[in-house]
Amino acid sequence: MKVAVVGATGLVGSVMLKVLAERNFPVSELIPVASAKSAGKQIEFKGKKYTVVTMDDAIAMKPDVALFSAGGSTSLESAPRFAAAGTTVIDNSSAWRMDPEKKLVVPEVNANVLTANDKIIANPNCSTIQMVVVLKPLHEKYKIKRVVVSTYQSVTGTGVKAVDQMMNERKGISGEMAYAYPIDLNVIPQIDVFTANGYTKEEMKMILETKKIMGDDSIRVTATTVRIPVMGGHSESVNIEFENEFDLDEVRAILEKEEGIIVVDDPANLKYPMPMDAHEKDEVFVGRIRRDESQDKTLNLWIVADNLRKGAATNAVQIAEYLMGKKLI
Ligand code: 11C
Repeated sequence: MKVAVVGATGLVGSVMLKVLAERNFPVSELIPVASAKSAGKQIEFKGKKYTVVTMDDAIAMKPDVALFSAGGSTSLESAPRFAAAGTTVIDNSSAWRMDPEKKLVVPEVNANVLTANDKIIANPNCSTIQMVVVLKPLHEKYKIKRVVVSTYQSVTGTGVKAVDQMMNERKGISGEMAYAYPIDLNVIPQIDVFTANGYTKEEMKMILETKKIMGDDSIRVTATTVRIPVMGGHSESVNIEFENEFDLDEVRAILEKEEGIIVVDDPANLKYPMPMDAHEKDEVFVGRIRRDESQDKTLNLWIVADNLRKGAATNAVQIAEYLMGKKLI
């Protein structure tokens, strides 16, 4: 496969390169792409150096697949140009996610919706991905009525500038601010901008994307998304109300046999998922599985995943793997 990575010098782009290499994705030719400012730079992939090229050069090279992580406006402008050249684009921005003509895919949940005609495929938001991986098998078994989620999100979700802000604050150095407030020794109950209903865009992404990926508009979702001074992964406290009664041991068994999920749930030995353990892992970790004793047919659990991996790069590469396996590219 001729593979372009658009935004190759960014945080997610560099993880995409790492994941492609680790998973041995069959890359016959790698085309790293970035803005004109970064064109000409060198990046390394599997021990070989590659020169970063511009968007125009990359489109002319007609890659089979382009993994995009270059922001919404770049994607809106350039993804259709790749698609017109015959390239299948897997886009990590929010640009195409809620477009009714575009598929929004988490392979474990809804890869079956993909066809060879899908030339621009949307990769969901990181906090949505890790949640739906867990919701899907439980929805199939018990039918979900309502989800209440609160997130504890890593600064890496914002990008390098936010990581630098946190590290500078930790060292007492004043520098550029990614957030309106200090993040170290603080918690910011705002991710992305506010929308007219008082929710943030991140919260609305979790609500709307979940329904689309799960293919079920009847699932009610409410979210509060929060930035915390952590790297390594996003954590989520999730309360799920089902239509049907469940058995806790059966819930654990269902999650344990799911590919891509690791259950870490042993309170007696203080075992539960944490971002420091999920860091650089491709799986979604679940623990603190227990009944909500305040309400019937309701479950509490705790979900953690590396937001740059399963929440972004790994999910995109898995979509490409699925397309390749089904000969859709
Ligand atoms: C964050 N979830 O943690 C965001 C980053 O729509 O892909 C990813 C934004 C997106 O800040």
